Amino acid sequence: MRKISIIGMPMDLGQMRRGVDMGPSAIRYAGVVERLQTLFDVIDDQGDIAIGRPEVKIDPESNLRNLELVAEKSGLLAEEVDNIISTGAFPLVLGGDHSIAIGTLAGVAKHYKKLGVIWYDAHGDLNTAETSPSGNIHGMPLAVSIGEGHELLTNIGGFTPKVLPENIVIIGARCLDDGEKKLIKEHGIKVYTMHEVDRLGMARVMEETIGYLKERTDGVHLSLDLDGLDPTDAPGVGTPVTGGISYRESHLAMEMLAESDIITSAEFVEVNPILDEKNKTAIAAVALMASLFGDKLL
Ligand code: B3U
Ligand code: MN
Ligand code: MN
Repeated sequence: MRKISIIGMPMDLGQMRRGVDMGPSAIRYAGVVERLQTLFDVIDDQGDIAIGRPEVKIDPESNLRNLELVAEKSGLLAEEVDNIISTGAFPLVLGGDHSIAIGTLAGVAKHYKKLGVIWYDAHGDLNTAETSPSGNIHGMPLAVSIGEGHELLTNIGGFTPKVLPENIVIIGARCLDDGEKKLIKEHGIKVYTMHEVDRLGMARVMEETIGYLKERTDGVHLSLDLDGLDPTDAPGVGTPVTGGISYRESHLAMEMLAESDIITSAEFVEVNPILDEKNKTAIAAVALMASLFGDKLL
């Protein structure tokens, strides 16, 4: 029996633009439950993790924005995701800014010895307090997951790292900070920047990604930042970067993942309805989810 549990993480503490806390609502409004209903035997929307309206605080020592709150709320999400997997359901997390991946991965990683991660994003999200140009934790979750960063974040769930650098594939990168480039080279992280997407085509990028992860992992998490898409297709994001992956290429990528059957958990993040055009970005997110879960054109 195919079961999916949806959990909303309305957290905007990992960056400065308000509105991304409304991402889960926008995605529900775009019809996520109705759209996925035909693709699963059981669909369970568990609602949102309570974030409240905490006061914004910058940690004086590390300069990280909302460090303690992000750590605390990530711990809650990690527990929920852990529970969902224990019930045999597929966990689908709705963001929220990308800092939520810290919690998602902490929950997922408990269940896989050789977890793989596909990071679909314009950015690397591989900054640490030392390399970050902004102090925004949404630019750090992938670094945190490989054990690089503040220990309040890396130790969520009581273990680190959550994923090995060689089990990560980044797709769609076109805005990498110097410190991130250094980390990618040091750890040999596999990256398909927009250069490779253009040069090889999305079909080949996905064939290679699937082949690479299939032979070395026992589960693969898809972390899809809507800013991986081109801003014309996904305008409702906090940090749009031109020259991104198209709506159509993204559908192909999701369809190929569905065919491969390697994805064991997923999150869709950075949908900001305040910056969006008639909920276009949330609607795109839901359409991509349908493709990821096996909806076919014919
Ligand atoms: N790399 C920059 C910008 C950024 C990262 N993630 C997003 N923006 N969405 C930073 O602040 O770390
Ligand atoms: Mn991101
Ligand atoms: Mn991004």
